[in-house]
Amino acid sequence: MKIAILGGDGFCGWPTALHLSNLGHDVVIVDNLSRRRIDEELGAESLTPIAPIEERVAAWREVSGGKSLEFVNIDVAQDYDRLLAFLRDEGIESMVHFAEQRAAPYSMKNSTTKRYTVDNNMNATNNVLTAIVESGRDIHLVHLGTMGVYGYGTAGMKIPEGYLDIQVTAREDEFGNEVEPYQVEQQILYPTNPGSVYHLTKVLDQHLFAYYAKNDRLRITDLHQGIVWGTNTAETAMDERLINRFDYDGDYGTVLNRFLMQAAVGYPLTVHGTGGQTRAFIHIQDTVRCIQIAIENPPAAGERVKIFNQMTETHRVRDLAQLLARIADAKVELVPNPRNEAAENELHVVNETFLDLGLNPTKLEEGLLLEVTDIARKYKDRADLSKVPATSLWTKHQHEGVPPSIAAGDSPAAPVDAPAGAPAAAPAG
Ligand code: NAD
Ligand code: USQ
Repeated sequence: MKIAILGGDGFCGWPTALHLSNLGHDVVIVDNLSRRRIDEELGAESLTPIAPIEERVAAWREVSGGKSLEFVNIDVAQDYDRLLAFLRDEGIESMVHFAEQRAAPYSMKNSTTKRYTVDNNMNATNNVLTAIVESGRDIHLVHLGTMGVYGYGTAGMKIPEGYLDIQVTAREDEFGNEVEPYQVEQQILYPTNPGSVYHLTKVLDQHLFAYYAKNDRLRITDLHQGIVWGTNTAETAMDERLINRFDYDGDYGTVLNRFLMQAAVGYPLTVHGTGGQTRAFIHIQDTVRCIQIAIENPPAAGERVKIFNQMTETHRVRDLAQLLARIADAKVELVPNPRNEAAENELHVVNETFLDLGLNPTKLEEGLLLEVTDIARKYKDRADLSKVPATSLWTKHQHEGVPPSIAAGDSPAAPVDAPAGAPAAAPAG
């Protein structure tokens, strides 16, 4: 199959491109290399030494014995005409869409990064959908969404895969006449509760997908993925020139990979607030396998968007820190939470679709120590410790110096001018 990987130079996209190429597909990476430019802007670098894209692609062809992989530089948010010509000329059959600004802290840094995140992500997704329609090709689109669209409050139930069954008791008919109460049943998109501008763009993506699936009968799968951890997959481990990206800085580093790097260099693990936040996780090897499964199981034209929860386990942040303290002899530090999020939450998630379709998850306890020794310790001399602290603040009040709460169970900071006794600002989750 001919598959385009939009954002194929990134942390999830690169190993996915190699995995699909290794399976015998014709893979084309489409990327504008914006993530490498943001590294320069932030003065941060991947802990692992990632090769330039041309070198990566050439190395894969050499190591794999000539398997099919190409790269084209297109900004999918800006270069609509080139994207459309590419879809038409290349005979693309499936497209995996990773090409978005994906860091919540970066999206909250300042008005420029908020606007960039919304402009880039919304234009990228809408351009992709419009170009599929205009190309006239029956391309299956697989998008990487996030578990964060559901929000991180405590749902009080298992979070379903995208859609919620609801029952409404109606006491009036359509014309407003009072009638005996009756039940109306519907399935709706699960109510959203994004915790950052970045997560908000993924909420908006969902509505674009629903509309184009309904109006243009596009075949779309939206994967609500949890936090990805780990570095290498079977393919990226084949040669050092193929190594995957490992972000550890305060903007792009995600919690578990940050903790792995911090444990390796002896930096106290930076637990935000009480560490009571529960999140969903998945190993990068399982990410690439899930995408393969999603490509092999497309919806039919006219079917609603298929939504799968792409995660394999849930953990509380402080439990992860304690686990690493035990196995890698790390110290743990509670630092003020720079985010506006619930201090504590429960999280239970339905993830049966991928398990039923054959996913065999990599468990955290199996891969964690290996990741510390084989990757984080191996490249620790490349670490710049000044880039570790998370400095992006979520609210104006935090920027004005109102200290964020770190005490157990406290809500985020109350407004500075709030009268004494006024309730604190509502948590995001
Ligand atoms: P990443 O930043 O490493 O990769 C994204 C890639 O997309 C980069 O190579 C970047 O240059 C490219 N890109 C961005 N905008 C583009 C544009 N306009 N045109 C062309 N290319 C563009 O991010 P990642 O961690 O690989 O995440 C990929 C996707 O998966 C994102 O959409 C993210 O929301 C989602 N996701 C990631 C995680 C995670 O933990 N990393 C978890 C859940 C969901
Ligand atoms: N956290 C810490 N210490 C740190 C870093 C983070 O305690 O040093 C906490 C955060 O406050 C938060 C939790 O860990 O409560 C998760 O933070 P994260 O940066 O690992 O994850 P998040 O911001 O949600 O974003 C990441 C990816 C994003 C993806 C999302 C999946 O960057 O692209 O969509 O994970 S999910 O979290 O399921 O929404």
